[in-house]
Amino acid sequence: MAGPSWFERLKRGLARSSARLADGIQGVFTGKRRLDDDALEELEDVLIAADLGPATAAKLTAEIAKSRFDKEVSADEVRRALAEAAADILRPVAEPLTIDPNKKPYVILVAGVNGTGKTTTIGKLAKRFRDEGKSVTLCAGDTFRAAAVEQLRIWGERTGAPVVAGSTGADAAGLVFDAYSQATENGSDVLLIDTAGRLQNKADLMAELEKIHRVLSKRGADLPHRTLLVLDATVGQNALSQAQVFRDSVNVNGLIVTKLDGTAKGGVLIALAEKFGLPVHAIGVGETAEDLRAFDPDQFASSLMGLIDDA
Ligand SMILES: Nc1nc2c(ncn2[C@@H]2O[C@H](COP(=O)(O)OP(=O)(O)O)[C@@H](O)[C@H]2O)c(=O)[nH]1
Ligand SMILES: [Mg+2]
Repeated sequence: MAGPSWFERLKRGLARSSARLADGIQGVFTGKRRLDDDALEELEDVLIAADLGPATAAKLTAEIAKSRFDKEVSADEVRRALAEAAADILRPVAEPLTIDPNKKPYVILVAGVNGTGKTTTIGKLAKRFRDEGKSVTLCAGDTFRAAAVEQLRIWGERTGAPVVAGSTGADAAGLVFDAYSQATENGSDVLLIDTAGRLQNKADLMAELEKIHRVLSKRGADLPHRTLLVLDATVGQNALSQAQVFRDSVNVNGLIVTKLDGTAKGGVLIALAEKFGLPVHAIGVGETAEDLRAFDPDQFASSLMGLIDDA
């Protein structure tokens, strides 16, 4: 395939995050330095500044200290050790999004606050499933904004996936009901459901999502098969509270983290993994269909720590 490799794109995407970390670590360990309490404290501050959060920063520094306390270390060695410790946290949550062919249509509900990348992610997923030869139906469950429906229609045309949409302001749960019926009738392998995400009115949004859940669960006890929460990495630590709110209201069982290309806050993914342990199915490092990829914990950790050799 032409163009840079995926690992190259990932590294480029994470450049702002890794620059912050690498520069910070370089600043703490210029030349060689003894890994004493002061050095560990400074390292912890660098990790917190890179959005790993206090708990994860403490855990990672403790891990580094285990075998190296009071020893002379270099910035490079610390980065490598951190990448390894971060990958240990990330590995258990890295889980590809697989479609159970015995469940047809396989229903994926996509939730998240406004602007996190839900509609774009649905488009990217539709492309992926279509490339795999699966048939896909899209449901424009964000009935609040006409532009959102139009945006989904464009992805539908691009990927050859029918889009079930209603009029602006239509009842989202009713629309989802219709979409499920249509996807069943047309024999779709996958039904992807977009939803509205209004940060300002959490109670309303959650009530609507819960209603969608209820409507679906009446059609089958295991519906929806997946409830994915889309989180925007550029909000940093705020992603943790979003995950908390959504997990408490609807049964979120997977995460997709977007916009890792436009931020120095990519470290938040490690904090999310550590705090919630929810599967991370994919990450977004750009706006095109190719920019959504399965989450590879080792590549991510190496890229984040600015390690240049291919992992
Ligand atoms: N740079 C970048 N932009 C993204 C990514 N994912 C989505 N976007 C952009 O973020 C904006 C909001 O996305 P949208 O899908 O409309 O968000 P929604 O409100 O959650 O549906 C759009 O301009 C997208 O192109 C990503 O991974 N990287
Ligand atoms: Mg949208």
